Amino acid sequence: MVKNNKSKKIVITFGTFDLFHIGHLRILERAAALGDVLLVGVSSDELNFNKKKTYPTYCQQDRMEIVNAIKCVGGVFLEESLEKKREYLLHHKGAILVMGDDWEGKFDEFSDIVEVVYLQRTELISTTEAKNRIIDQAGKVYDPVFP
Ligand code: C2G
Repeated sequence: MVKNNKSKKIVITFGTFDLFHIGHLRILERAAALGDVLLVGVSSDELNFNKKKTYPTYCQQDRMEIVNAIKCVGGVFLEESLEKKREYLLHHKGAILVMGDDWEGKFDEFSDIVEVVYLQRTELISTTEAKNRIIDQAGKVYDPVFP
């Protein structure tokens, strides 16, 4: 799914991107603006299960398809292990690694091969928050005037 990127400045970022929301869109757009092509490593279902003991709501194929359809995204690949970041960065010839600032400092070890940039997260939104809101709203009649 990764397109031809010869002699382009490649930006790489990683994430689960489950229940795709505005925070995801904003970080992808800001990451893309740092280079010519943005490649996204979408974390696998198994990686998520090993980390959180639960699977994402949407499966990896669907999450990859959604992220790949975003206008600023040049291509996606599957992130199968958190330990393989160096391998992915080298394989895809990344020049910049972008992560949200919830990962601040965690990927500085790769600054020998890429520029490491942490971007501020969008406040007040997360997949967990969205899930909780859905649970909270379940069964309630939506009234836009008196929410
Ligand atoms: N993000 C953001 N603002 C939010 C929520 C998320 O900027 N309100 C960013 C995160 O900082 C991350 C990206 O969106 O850079 C994807 O977020 P998640 O899907 O939560 O990804 P995560 O599970 O943190 O990634 O190697 C990392 C792994 O793939 C896990």
